[in-house]
Amino acid sequence: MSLIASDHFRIVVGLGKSGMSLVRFLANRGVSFAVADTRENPPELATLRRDYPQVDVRCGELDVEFLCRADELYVSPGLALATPALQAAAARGVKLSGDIELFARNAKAPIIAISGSNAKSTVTTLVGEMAAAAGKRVAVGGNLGTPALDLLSDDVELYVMELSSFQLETTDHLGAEVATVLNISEDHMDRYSGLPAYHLAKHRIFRGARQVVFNRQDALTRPLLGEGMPCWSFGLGVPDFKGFGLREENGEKYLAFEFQNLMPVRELKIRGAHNQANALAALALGHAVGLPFDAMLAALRTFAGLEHRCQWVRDLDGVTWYNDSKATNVGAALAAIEGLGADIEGKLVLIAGGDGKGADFKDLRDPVAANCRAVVLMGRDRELIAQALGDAVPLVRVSSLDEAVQQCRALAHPGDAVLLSPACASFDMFKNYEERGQLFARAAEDLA
Ligand code: UMA
Ligand code: ADP
Repeated sequence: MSLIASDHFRIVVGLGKSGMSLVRFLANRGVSFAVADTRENPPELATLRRDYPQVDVRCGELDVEFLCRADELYVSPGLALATPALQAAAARGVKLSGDIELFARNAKAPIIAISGSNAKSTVTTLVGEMAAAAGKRVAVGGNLGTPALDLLSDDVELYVMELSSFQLETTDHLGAEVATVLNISEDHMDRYSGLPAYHLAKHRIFRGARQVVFNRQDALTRPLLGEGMPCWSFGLGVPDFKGFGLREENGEKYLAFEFQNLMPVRELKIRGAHNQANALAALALGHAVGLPFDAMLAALRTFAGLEHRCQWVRDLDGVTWYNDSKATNVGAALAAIEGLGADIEGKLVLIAGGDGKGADFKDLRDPVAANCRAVVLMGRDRELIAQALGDAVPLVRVSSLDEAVQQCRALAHPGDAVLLSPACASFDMFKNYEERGQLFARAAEDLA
């Protein structure tokens, strides 16, 4: 039985991946609905017309009168709830909801819910691999790629969900078995009035959670808890009760839980302090749902990381090239600059810039000064980054990624690393961060 009233009328707002998953979900359950999208030609329009020709679909500017025919709007994450037409409908009593709320109401297996400014995809994938290694029938998705509603199945024993702040804004009650916000730093400041509003959206993940995991090194990840709520933590320090952390013994550094050493850090395939934190977070989440340590550690020994996250591209004349195109905000770029900077003999030649989403780049200045030989700047907001960096290191402005790669070749010395870690979204110059990463890797591979 689907927990959705079938005598009401809904409108799916947005016809991308989430919108299309909502269409399939509602159509399969016989619910009446229509579709609207602000774009003239949304990505899934052809699929909708082919598979559901009877569905009323309105493209272009949102029509408030049309929206007000619905009892409930399922709003796609890419569309801000502050959009005037949505607010006008809400003011007239129409409920604003989203795909994750529907997913939560219909999921019959426990949910591991993962949010944070950075590391969501890495930790979500890792927990999924840990659960699979433990023999669980696990479904992994959400913001990671496969829309939540497409994962719903009676066969699933465990859901591992990456959730963005946009998805959480339309989720009233998630009811996760365990929920976490991995870290919080500025992102999407073009959608939020400031860090407090973004923090508030992220913390909706804890609504109805039965257990929580927080980051001991980031106070903003701690939820306000009811007494007796089971609460696990992770962090790079020595762990305490219910804590995951690092412990050094006889010159060997271990991933540890409370007083127990679990595995030497050197056995991890993923590199850098930020990835040790990610491994500890994944262990904490898996432990909370009862995954055995031997299966989780086996997954940690084989997980080589995701594409476009500090991914090795090539070595050329003593210089190593890394693709960290997924660093679409300042916090992510900082983790890569400090993590890789500490690992290499020489210095970093950094490529940064793109669509800054309203971010403040000043936190880049000191880590760049400490770790970089030069910074190559491109994209729409390159002058904002240049202003924030001041005279910390030499700056080179370019107008294409190919030119950036050529400049890096000339600037890097043997022992250095070239790092694409833009601290910005890619949409001003590329289709997405994947395309940016692929073009970078190709240009680097083409260097003679
Ligand atoms: N859009 C319009 N008009 C509309 C609806 C959307 O212009 O009426 C635009 C949005 O502004 C956005 C684009 O269309 O630029 C896509 O938005 P969408 O809501 O249709 O996106 P989906 O295709 O449904 O994909 C979404 C997530 N995208 C966003 O939140 C922007 C995907 O995360 C997610 O994988 C997918 O649902 C399945 O759950 C991507 C993402 O970029 C990876 N997420 C952001 C991030 O990680 O920083 C939050
Ligand atoms: P998300 O899904 O939250 O964007 P990803 O796992 O895709 O997270 O990683 C995105 C970026 O964040 C990568 O560029 C990576 O270098 C950086 N990153 C990875 N782990 C951490 C961490 N623990 N803290 C801060 N940044 C991180």
